[in-house]
Amino acid sequence: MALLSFERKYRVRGGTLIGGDLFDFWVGPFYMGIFGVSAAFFAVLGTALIFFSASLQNEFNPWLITINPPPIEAGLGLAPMREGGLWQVITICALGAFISWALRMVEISRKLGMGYHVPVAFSVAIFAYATLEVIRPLLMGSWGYAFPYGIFTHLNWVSNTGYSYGNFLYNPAHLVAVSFFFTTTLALALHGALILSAVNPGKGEVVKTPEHEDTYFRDFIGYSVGTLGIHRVGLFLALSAGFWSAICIVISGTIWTDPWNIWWDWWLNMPFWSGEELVQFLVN
Ligand code: 07D
Ligand code: 07D
Ligand code: U10
Repeated sequence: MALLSFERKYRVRGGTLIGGDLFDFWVGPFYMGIFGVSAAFFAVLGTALIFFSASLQNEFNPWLITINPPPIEAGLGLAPMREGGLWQVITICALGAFISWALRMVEISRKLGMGYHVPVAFSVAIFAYATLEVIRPLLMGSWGYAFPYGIFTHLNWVSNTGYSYGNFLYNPAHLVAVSFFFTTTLALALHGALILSAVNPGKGEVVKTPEHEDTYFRDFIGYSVGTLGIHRVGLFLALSAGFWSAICIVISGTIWTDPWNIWWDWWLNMPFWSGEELVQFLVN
């Protein structure tokens, strides 16, 4: 069925989570829904507040605009607008927009009778964001530990936060997350390349089938995960990358406050070789 006639067929009312028929319609290609309205509301308000905050600071260079959280000394209370209060309202808008966006995905899944894999996937990104901006600051007792809304200043935050734990690359959850990110790109590159090689075999050649795709990897590495399986693998890898990222930052400053390289001392301290002489030998 052509896409345009398919759209006419499935674009019917129903499947909404709340509100019945309210906003149950499309604007051009976009499904609206109650959560489309709330997403637009929070996105427009949050963006306007970013511009308002920029104008208060007289800073209009997009690279340098920054909306900072309250200072660490201010703890977890509500802050005055110019001293982090705007950051607090913008954070509420961001969470409102992201959660609305995920719920709008849920409604679209329901209308189409599909699984909820896409909203579940986006929820992991929201979880990572909420970990940085809400969960970790709450656990550490101050909004001042959250990252600021600025293109360069958020990079400064990553660098400063990283160096406050020595070499952040020694954080065991960070290295798991990084490896998942790398593996995700490897898997997507292999998958994209395999599909294109099957459907673009060269001028005059017949397009190849999924059996060819399976056989390619059986010949190459002795095993094929299958044409559906690779999508499960891809989703698992990508969501694991986001999940372990959230873990790596939430443990920094809460359950672990030393430089991360010290964490690895558990290895040297293991009972069977932690005798003084062997430790001296390993350290020197
Ligand atoms: C390609 C989909 C499109 C999305 C885009 C982003 C805005 C921000 C806001 C001026 C893949 C749109 C950008 C709406 C404008 C203001 C106030 C997604 C695609 C194109 N970062 N980060 C970037 C965000 C964090 C880090 C770029 C957001 C954490 C590093 C862009 C968040 C940490 C580097 C950006 C967020 C961190 C970047 C490109 C939220 C750890 C870079 C992003 C809401 C995760 C890179 C100058 C991209 C860069 C970069 C946006 C959070 C680290 C500005 C919205 C605190 C090390 N980040 N970031 O392509 O060039 O994403 O920075 O959590 O090197 Mg960041
Ligand atoms: C948070 C984004 C959520 C986005 C949402 C959507 C809009 C709409 C609209 C386009 C999580 C936003 C949408 C705004 C836009 C339109 C229309 C994603 C989020 C909800 N690190 N490090 C990570 C590497 C170092 C440090 C994660 C590598 C240094 C700190 C990842 C290296 C030091 C933190 C990662 C490296 C350091 C991290 C980021 C290499 C600094 C974090 C990915 C090769 C000196 C952060 C949860 C992520 C984290 C994080 C990778 C180096 C510090 C695993 C590859 C040594 C402090 N680093 N890092 O989390 O875990 O995405 O955040 O050197 O906080 Mg690191
Ligand atoms: C995949 C796939 C697959 C495919 C695919 C894809 C994964 C099997 C079959 C998809 C992949 C791609 C297309 C590849 C490229 C994608 C990426 C690299 C990912 C990154 C994507 C982007 C950077 C694009 C991001 C663009 C977005 C999010 C669209 C922006 C849209 C808006 C701002 C409108 C949002 C709509 C809303 C909120 C709901 C409806 C609202 C309206 C229509 C607006 C009207 C609103 C009102 C009246 C309310 C009041 C608000 C007002 C007045 C102001 C509105 C302001 C707003 C900010 C909305 O696996 O194969 O192929 O294709």
